Amino acid sequence: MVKAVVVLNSSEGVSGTVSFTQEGDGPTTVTGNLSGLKPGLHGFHVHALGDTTNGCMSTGPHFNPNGKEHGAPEDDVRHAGDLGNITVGEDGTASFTIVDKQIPLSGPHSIIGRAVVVHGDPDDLGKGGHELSKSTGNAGGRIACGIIGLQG
Ligand SMILES: [Cu+2]
Ligand SMILES: [Zn+2]
Repeated sequence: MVKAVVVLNSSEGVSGTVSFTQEGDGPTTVTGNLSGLKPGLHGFHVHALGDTTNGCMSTGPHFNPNGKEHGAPEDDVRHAGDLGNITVGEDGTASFTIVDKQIPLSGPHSIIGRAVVVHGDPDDLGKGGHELSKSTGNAGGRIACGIIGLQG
């Protein structure tokens, strides 16, 4: 079992942690508990770079080792980092579990050392018809992020 964790940082009052576990070559389970968010859907992605020197802006684009277009987690055509949306309740908190096969914790496409980013707006999952739909899902600003590190 490989485990990883991210502590999210935000200049906009969002906080929380996201944990990852993977057994062998199986899917990765992502568990998050966040607070300080506006109610509704928020785009949730793994971005390519573990660089927060310029805040969440320096984490680069969505992690995309296969050179595909942006999509929904269940689509064949998607970035590996496309984890869709998280749902925030009226109290500003979100607790969620995501199981995904494209975000391994080891090997050439490992997400260790990359970034988790939470966006201000919903991810349209590539289907919104906006000029940004096929690259970012038009999910708006990057309101919280952190670097994924191995956990003992
Ligand atoms: Cu993103
Ligand atoms: Zn994407």
